[in-house]
Amino acid sequence: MSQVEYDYPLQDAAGATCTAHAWAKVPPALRPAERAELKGRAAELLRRHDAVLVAHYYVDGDLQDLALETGGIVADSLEMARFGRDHAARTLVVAGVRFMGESAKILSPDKRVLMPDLDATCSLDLGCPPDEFAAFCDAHPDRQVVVYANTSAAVKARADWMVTSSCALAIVEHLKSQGQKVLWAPDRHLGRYIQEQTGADMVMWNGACIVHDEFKGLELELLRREHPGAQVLVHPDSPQAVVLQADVVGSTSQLLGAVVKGAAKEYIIATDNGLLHRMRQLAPGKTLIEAPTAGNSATCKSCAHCPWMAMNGLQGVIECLALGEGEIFVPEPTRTRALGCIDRMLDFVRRNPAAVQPPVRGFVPNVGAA
Ligand code: CIZ
Repeated sequence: MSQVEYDYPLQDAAGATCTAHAWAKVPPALRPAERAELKGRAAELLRRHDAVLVAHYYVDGDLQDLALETGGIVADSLEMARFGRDHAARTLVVAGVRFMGESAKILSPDKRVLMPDLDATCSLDLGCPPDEFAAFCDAHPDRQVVVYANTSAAVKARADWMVTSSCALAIVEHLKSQGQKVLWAPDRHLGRYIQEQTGADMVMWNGACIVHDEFKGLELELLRREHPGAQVLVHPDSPQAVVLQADVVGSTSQLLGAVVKGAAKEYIIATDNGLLHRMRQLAPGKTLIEAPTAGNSATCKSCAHCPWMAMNGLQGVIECLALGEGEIFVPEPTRTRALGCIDRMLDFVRRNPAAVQPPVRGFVPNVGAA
């Protein structure tokens, strides 16, 4: 049975999903000479502070390149967490959004975890307040609580399992095979997709990612007619009308793999357009087309790019290292409680490697432009 049981009233303007503040903080575009100078300074500070840069696919291309050129990583949240935990550096600089910094700190409490801008958050995290989530869980004591990585440490502390989009399907499938019922939070689109694929008994929180929620089914249909040979790649945080048109539905790593390995020349991509930087580097010569986020004359809040991810810039990396600003702390006992659900996922993935497609590797710096 699929049902949405909790309807969180998403606010606008000055409310929970307001993006105006985030867009206002996005660093200005840099001229080539400034970029080179800032990259050099950031690389030197990383070396001097025994730090490694752990960047998400959705952040600015300069940060992605800097991470790879200095021995860090560009990855999804699952791989970022594993990489940060296993790396020898004493300081992790996490370029992404707040829940990614928190996951790094939860897994590596003895390391210093810095972020270029602590205001970089996520609409899914904002739309799932810990107290209301705890009340939702209390109302369903018979269910395994499965939360998406895109949640606060306090929400994870209340969960049995954390999942990312690259392993969510396999973990819910596993729970179903054990006869378990699931309480899912917070992304309603990903929850619906998993429920459809697995047939699991799920009650759901009603959250959404502002980037993926804006992709439009009708406009995608029209775009596909203009590009009949194009493969359509869709992230499962997108609405059903978009997912139904996909040739491939997958996490960031899985969509990247689909472009790199795919035989088609053209790809229509429904996810944050930050991922296109890495796709261009690893699949040069292929044509990448952004899926439409809104109809004619309409406006979009995100325009296929997360404003909180966009707050990460080279200057922020320099400032957090030079000034020791932007440090992430996760208090006890929240950290230990949240660790339980993250460790359970990591252990599942270690025992079931086939459940997760590994990220594509083999970066050649400065191939292709963002
Ligand atoms: O888990 C992640 O990194 C996110 C936010 C998306 C994805 O599909 O990988």
